[in-house]
Amino acid sequence: MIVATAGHIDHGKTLLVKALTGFDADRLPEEKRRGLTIDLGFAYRHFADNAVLGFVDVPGHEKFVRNMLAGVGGIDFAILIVAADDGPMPQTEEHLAILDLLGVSVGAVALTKIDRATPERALEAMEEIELLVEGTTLEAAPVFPVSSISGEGISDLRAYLEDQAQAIAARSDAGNFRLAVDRSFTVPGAGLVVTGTVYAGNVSVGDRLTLSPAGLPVRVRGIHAQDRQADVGQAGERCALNITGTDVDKETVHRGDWVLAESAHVPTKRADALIRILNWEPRSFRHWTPVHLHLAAAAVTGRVAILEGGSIPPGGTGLVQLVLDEPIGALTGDRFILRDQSAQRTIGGGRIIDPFSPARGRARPQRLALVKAMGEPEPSKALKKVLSLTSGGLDLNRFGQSRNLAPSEAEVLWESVDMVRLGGARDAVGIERTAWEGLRDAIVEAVRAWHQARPDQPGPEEERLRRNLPRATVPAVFSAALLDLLSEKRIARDGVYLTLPGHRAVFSDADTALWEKVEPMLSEYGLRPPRVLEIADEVGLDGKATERFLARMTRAGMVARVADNRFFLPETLLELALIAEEMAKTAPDGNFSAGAYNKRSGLGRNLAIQLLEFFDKRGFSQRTGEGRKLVAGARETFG
Ligand SMILES: Nc1nc2c(ncn2[C@@H]2O[C@H](COP(=O)(O)OP(=O)(O)OP(=O)(O)O)[C@@H](O)[C@H]2O)c(=O)[nH]1
Ligand SMILES: [Mg+2]
Repeated sequence: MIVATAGHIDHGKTLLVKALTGFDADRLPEEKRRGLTIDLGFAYRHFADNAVLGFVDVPGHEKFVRNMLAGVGGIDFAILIVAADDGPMPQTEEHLAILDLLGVSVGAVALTKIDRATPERALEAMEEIELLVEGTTLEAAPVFPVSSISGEGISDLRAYLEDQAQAIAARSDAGNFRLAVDRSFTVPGAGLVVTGTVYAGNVSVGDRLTLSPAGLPVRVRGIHAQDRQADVGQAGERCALNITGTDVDKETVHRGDWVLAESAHVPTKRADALIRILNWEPRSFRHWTPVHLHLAAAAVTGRVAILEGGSIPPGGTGLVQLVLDEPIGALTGDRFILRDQSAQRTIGGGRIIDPFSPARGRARPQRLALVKAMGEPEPSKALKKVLSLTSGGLDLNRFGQSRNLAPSEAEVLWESVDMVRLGGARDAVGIERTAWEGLRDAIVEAVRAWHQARPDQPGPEEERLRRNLPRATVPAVFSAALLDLLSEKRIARDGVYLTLPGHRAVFSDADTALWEKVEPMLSEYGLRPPRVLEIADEVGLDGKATERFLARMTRAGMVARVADNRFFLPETLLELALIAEEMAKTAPDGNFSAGAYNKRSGLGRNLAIQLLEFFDKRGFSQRTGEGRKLVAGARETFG
């Protein structure tokens, strides 16, 4: 269990930790000299049955709230410390508000310095504390009157902490490993060491991890968990990791970084969140307010975009998008604190909903509905809601990643809902079963509508069809639906076109008549078809009208446009492709030049080059240093 202190300056936090553990958490010379805590201090208390309490001692000075914030993320238990003579003071209130916003719901109040207060004064202070904690997560926390000087009450508090360490079952080590770095230093002989609170998962010696947000790979050479050498460290422990990595040293690792499993490395500068504004704020929290954001041990500046209603009143909550100046590692469910632009006042705080927030359309109604669905804390409920809003398919990897699910945990979650899963491990997509059926029907319907609107054409190409669907559909989902429909013969393929089975393009009488004249002409010319103007002359139309006609025939798949002024019959293309195939067979390394192809085909230099470029576009050939080689079969491409 990790215990953090909280409370006003000089109220006896550090001395209480010393009374409880025997260790002075003030380690900096300046702290010793001034008798005040500046940065986080750490101490441990080992019990007989291997239980360990890890203490994070925080500074009370209002100037060092930033350091305090780096220490209270990810803790299990808080001791709110109030001096009996003073009673609650400004940072008592601020620290309490922070613990409340972070959702720290297990704790105790230590009424310190009772040796310095009359019984009446101590009672009064207790009453003031009771009022203060009312309505916060620490409302039910017991109060322990203590003196760290005389030792009065200390053993009671220590016994209570020990009980709590047993009662609060060891935190689950579900999820991928995440450690929030609060210190880094080098140890002679060992090298770089980072310390911090483990938020999720576990770590073993030898593990390969990522330093985030920098994205540098590191390897774990040694572990201290709760101040003892260990093979494994896990969520709910403070750990020191001895790490190595190219480009990773004391200068590259900072407080606020994460050392985590690669799959949890998703730095973001934009995240959706639900925030609460503190009651004591003098006015409503406005859109685009500049803030300091504190998440785990990290602190960054940024702005807050309000997604609904324009502002949030004191004591109110609202959905926002956090727009940060630097990337941080934030995942769904992570708690954070907001302080004002000059870092003097805590304004509020909240919980991350989506670390993959889009830059555009953040407040559009559909997006807002999605954010609300994702805001559901219970993963399976959230997944159901989100699926019902993404009928075009949901990126499952992102969903799992944003909630830090280990692969096996994700698998259990996917199984808990009625969805169809598509794609591979890297592009897994989920879609509600009813939406899947609906999508397949919509595809068939879209092809039918296409035929109706363009009876003279074969059908849409794949990408065209996808974009023509009534709802946005992820390509992977669309392809899977199409494959299904093709295998069920509800849809057929005609070259690159998709059609209803048995569909035939029908032309207008005029086009049919014209085609009867043009087709023989195209085939009579052999491998080198006539120019558009020559055809126009022959059929007695002007050039533009002839070109428009040939364009219609191109869409119908009757001809292919190889050059601006030349259209080829499919059988001519096949013949020309077979020539290329023949040449490639005998050429060294299969490479042949445009010049050689020109000679063999007799197309003429320009047309030969245009044709080869057309072959490239169709995926039949490819340019190489020496000329061209074939990448597909002639019959397979043009047959
Ligand atoms: N008489 C008496 N003095 C105490 C007690 N606890 C702390 N003090 C004294 O109060 C002063 C401040 O104690 P610290 O423990 O340093 O206070 P702190 O809350 O850690 O202060 P910051 O870290 O600066 O916020 C020291 O001089 C302590 O000796 C107590 O129970 N009784
Ligand atoms: Mg102190």
